[in-house]
Amino acid sequence: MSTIDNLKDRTTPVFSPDDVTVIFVLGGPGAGKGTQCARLVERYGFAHLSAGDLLRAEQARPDSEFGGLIREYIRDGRIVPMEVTIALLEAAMREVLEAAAAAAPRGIFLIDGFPRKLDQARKFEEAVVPARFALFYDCPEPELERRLLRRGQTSGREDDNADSIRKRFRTFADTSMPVVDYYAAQGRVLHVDATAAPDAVFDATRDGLAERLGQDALDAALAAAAAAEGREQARE
Ligand code: UP5
Ligand code: MG
Repeated sequence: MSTIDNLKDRTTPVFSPDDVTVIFVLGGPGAGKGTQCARLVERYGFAHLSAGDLLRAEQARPDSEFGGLIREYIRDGRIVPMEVTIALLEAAMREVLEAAAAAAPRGIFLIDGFPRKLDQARKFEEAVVPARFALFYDCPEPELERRLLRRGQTSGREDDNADSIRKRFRTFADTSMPVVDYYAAQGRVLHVDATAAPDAVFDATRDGLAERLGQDALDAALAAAAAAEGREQARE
């Protein structure tokens, strides 16, 4: 993988919002971004790209030139330079769009855990594609900490330990929350209380998406996902 060399100079988006709908999925560490995205993928067939997962996969790739750098940043709860993350996201979007070109030319993408910093938000929208809105999972720190420490018993994630968690919280409050505020000031945030159980959070997400995307669009995604599932089963 290489970074996008011309990212700084690129001022035109590579994708059109007519072809792709991007929803940024934001929230503190452990807010349930991954959990809810998995459910949305299952129900509506959206494409889910977790920036953290893409970075961890790149870190694990044996000949990656960024492996060491990514490990260090993630362990310290710091934000990896955006050239790396945006290149990974753009490549993953391309892959999804090429694979789905025949079946579903208009993709809905959940971009999970990105942007975490204002300059990333601006750059992604300028150089990749403007997002429709940000879905923000709101949850207080003590609950986030409980979830992450519990998950840390089995996750194997190098940042699920008390020290890294504290650093991740600080980065979120200082650097990532301003991104949520930036979108909120533009009326582009779907705010969801993420303290309840996953089922209740999912219901609130579904209702909010119906409002933002339109019930018809959501119904169409549901029908398309059910049809794809049917085709899949017929093949088995
Ligand atoms: N859980 C989930 N929902 C629950 C609920 N409603 N009630 C009770 N429990 C619930 O959930 C976390 C845990 O909580 C799980 O055990 C789950 O079962 C339970 P999860 O869905 O995984 O939450 P999520 O918000 O996805 O938490 P995650 O830890 O993935 O969030 P982070 O934002 O910290 O992690 P991410 O992978 O996005 O980023 C990691 C690091 O990568 C960052 O710190 C940063 O260093 C780096 N990074 C960048 O540099 N740039 C980027 O753009 C992205 C990441
Ligand atoms: Mg996650």
